[in-house]
Amino acid sequence: MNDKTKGLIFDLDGVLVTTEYNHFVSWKKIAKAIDVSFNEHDNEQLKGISRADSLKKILELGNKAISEELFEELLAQKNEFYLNSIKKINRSNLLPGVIELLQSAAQMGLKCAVGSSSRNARFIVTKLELDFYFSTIVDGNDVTFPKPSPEVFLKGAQRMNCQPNECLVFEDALSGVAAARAGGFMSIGVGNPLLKNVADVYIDSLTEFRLEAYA
Ligand code: B16
Ligand code: MG
Repeated sequence: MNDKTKGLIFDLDGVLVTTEYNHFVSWKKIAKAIDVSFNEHDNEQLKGISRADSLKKILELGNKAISEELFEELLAQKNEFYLNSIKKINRSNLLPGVIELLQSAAQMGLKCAVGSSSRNARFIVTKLELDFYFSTIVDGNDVTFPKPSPEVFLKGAQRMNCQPNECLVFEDALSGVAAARAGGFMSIGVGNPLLKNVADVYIDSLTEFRLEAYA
């Protein structure tokens, strides 16, 4: 059971913004290039994990071994595909209820953080004009151990001066919910039915979330 909530930690891709699909499409192109079959079901294993770990999973799926040089090349190529696909990203790509929840948190005096595995998280938050709402952003550049390690969320809580049991973590990925649990955080699974019996609380969309019940 959570203490009175003082901080909210949001995953980025798939919780704040629709970019999880862009990651999937970019990885699909990479998988095709190395002749590995890869579908949305396989992609569930990639959600929330780092870029390098994602490529390792795809290689595992295809039972492939590649050179270090090609590995690095494919990581760079995937990021190029991804960045090209989000060139025009803007507030219309936010998931429903994001702005309303961030505004309610600010009005109630709660701090908000981003806790994302993406190395592009800061750039995306700025493109979405959301910087104002977050007291800190912890992203893939800030951690030694990516999700499902809790490091990204523990750093977020620490930077907000909160204990894990004073924070809620909003996640769309199995790896993210596992990270929240490992860090002693209450997890709110969002928009991914696979999280229904895994996260502490499940909602289809942030529009359903009633912050008053936790603060
Ligand atoms: P990048 P999140 C994660 O972000 C995504 O879920 C995952 O699909 C992606 O591979 C990972 O970031 C790394 O992203 O290639 O941009 O560094 O869901 O933790 O916000
Ligand atoms: Mg996510």
